[in-house]
Amino acid sequence: GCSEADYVSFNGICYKDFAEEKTYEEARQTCARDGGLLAMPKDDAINTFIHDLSGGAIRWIGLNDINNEGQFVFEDGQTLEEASYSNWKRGEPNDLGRRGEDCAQIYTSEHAWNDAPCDRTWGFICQLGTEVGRA
Ligand code: 2F8
Ligand code: CA
Repeated sequence: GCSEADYVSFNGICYKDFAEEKTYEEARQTCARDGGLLAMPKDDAINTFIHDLSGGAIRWIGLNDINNEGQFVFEDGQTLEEASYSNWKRGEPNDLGRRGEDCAQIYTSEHAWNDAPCDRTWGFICQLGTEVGRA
């Protein structure tokens, strides 16, 4: 089982849905307090699991291009190329608006991802542990 309360296991990693709305950084800190990271969907099975866990609501995931515009990296430092997986919604990421959009969220439709402003608040998903060979 999972070491922290309310986390549920999927393929050896524990995930928890947080409906409480926070900025990306606040969400990241909440996951860190549990000893984890914002969830990193690196294949379709995990992506679908996370989507279902939130009941299909928008949630921050552990993926951003804060450090290098256009180069999205997971919270464990792995790039999308290294993970050999991405699931952007059509037309995303678009870095929309004056302030741009550097933080990724899983969207309601198609389980697909959108980049959004990091200082906007949404729910989020944390994970404890990383998959062997995928960290
Ligand atoms: O049309 C896609 C576009 O929709 C919104 O902007 C109007 C999203 N913004 C927020 O969620 C804040 C964009 O990220 C998204 O690309
Ligand atoms: Ca966007």
